[in-house]
Amino acid sequence: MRCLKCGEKAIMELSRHNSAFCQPHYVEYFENQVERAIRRHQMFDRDDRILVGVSGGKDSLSLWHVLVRLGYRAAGLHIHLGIDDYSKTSYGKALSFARERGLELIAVELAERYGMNVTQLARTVRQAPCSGCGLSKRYILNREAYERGFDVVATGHNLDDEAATLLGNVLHWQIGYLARQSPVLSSAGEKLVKKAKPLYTLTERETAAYALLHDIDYVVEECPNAPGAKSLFYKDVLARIEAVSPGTKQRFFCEFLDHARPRFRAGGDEHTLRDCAMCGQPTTAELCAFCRLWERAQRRTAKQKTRPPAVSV
Ligand code: Q46
Ligand code: ZN
Ligand code: ZN
Repeated sequence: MRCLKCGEKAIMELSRHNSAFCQPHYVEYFENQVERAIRRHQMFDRDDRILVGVSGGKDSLSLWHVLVRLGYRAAGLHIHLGIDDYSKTSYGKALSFARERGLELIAVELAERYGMNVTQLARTVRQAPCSGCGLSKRYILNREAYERGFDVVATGHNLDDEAATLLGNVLHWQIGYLARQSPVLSSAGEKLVKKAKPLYTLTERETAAYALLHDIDYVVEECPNAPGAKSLFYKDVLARIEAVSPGTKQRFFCEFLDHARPRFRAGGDEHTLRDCAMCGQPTTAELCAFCRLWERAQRRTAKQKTRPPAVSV
C-alpha cells in the first residue's frame, strides 16, 4: 500500500476515498478536511474566540489540537460529570493536554455547581443518565460560552456520530431534529452561541489515527453508561453497511446536507425564543428544559429529606 501523494509506504488506508497516505500526507489530509469544513460552512475565522467542548476523548482533544495548529484561538471547556472513575480519568486527560500545551481549560463540576452529579441526577429524576447528561452538557457549553464572550462553540462530533444521529432521526422521522442537524448552527439570538462541528467529514478511526500521530493522550475507556445506547447500535449497523459498500456513510450524511435538509428546513416550524424565567437562557417555553429538569431533581430531593424515617417493627 503506497501513499497516493508521494508513493512512500502508506500508514493509513481510506477505502471510502479509494486512497492511502503516508504519515505527513495523512496529517495534511486530516487538517485540510478540517479547514475545508470550517470554510465551507463559514464556521469561524481566525479572529473568533472558540470554546471547544473537551471531554478528554480522542475527538475533542484532536479537534482542540488541530484548531490550535491551524492558528485558531481555541480554549477548552470540560464538564466534570461525576461518573465514577471515568470522569476522573477524563478530567485528568483534558487537564494534562491543556497544561502540556499552555492552553486555557475552563472546568465546570456539575455536582459543585448544581448540587448533584449525572449519576445522582439520573437516580433522582428516574431517567436514563444520558438524557440529563446530554441536556446539561449542551446547556452549560452554551451558557459558559455566552457569559465568557466566546463567538463559537466547537464540538468533536465526527462522521460516525453524525451519520448515526441522522439514521436515528430518519428512523423516527424526527422532522424538527432533521431540520436542525447541521455541521453549523448560527446564533439564534444574542444568548444562543453559534455551534460548529469541524470534524464532521472525518471518521472515528481517522481522529484516533490523528491523535496517535500527535501523541495525544486521551481517555480510551467508554463511559459506563454508553453500552446499550441506541447511537452505538446505529453506528454498528452503519459500520456493517460501510464494510460492504465503502463511502455509503459519507454519502448518506453529506447528501442529506446538500439535498434533503433544505427541504426539512423549509417545512420546519420556527419557534420564537424568549428568556427562561429562571436562568435567563433562551427557550421556547417559560422555563428552559435544563431548569425544568434540575428543578424537578431538587424538588424530589427536598421531598425525600422531609419524609419521616421508616419505623421498623
Ligand atoms: S457521557 Fe453522558 Fe455520554 Fe456517559 S452519560 Fe451518556 S451522554 S454516555 S457521550
Ligand atoms: Zn506521502
Ligand atoms: Zn433556564
